[in-house]
Amino acid sequence: MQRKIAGVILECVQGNIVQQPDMEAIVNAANKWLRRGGGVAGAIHKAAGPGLEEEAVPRGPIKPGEAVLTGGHRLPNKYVIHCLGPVYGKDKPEEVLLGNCYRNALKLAEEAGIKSIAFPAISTGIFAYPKEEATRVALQTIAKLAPTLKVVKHIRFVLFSAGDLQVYEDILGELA
Ligand code: AR6
Repeated sequence: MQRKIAGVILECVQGNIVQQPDMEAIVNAANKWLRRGGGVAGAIHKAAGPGLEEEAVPRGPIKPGEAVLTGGHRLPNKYVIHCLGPVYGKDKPEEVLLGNCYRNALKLAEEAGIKSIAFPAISTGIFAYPKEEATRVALQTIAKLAPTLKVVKHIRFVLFSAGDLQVYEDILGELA
């Protein structure tokens, strides 16, 4: 499913974040040390090779809501933007910190001249953010920013399961 908001394509697909070769940047749901980890981070570091950790770790630790840009190493993408999402129930206020991940990732993308970027559902795995709430924060934050974007023209949300894709499609359809 796709929607265009203020000239920016917002797209939701089911898939794997490391298999988005047409995107200039992919976003990592990172840990604060920017180390390999599990989930999205494990998949990205595995596909990118050890050079990603070598580049990223000296840039950490980062705080919830912050983002760091590195190269893509062996990934088909030129860049990886590492975001630390909030741990639900611990890092508060969760919706502000999660919104900051999307805001800061897009800020870095704009500064680096990145036209296309793929996001996973940050914080909704190991960090236990309820899926529907996290989806509203992600989509509302991005829809609000869309009119301000000068470089980024294609934003893709890559959801691991059919159920997660359905949540994104429902909420994307509701956006004013
Ligand atoms: N592609 C797309 N989505 C995925 C993939 C994938 N390859 N793998 C998992 N997901 P998580 P978090 C979904 O746990 O909650 C790591 O260990 C998954 O189903 O990766 O921000 C880090 O090192 C879920 O919906 O990220 C941190 O310590 C979503 O992506 C911690 O986990 C995010 O799941 C970060 O936790």
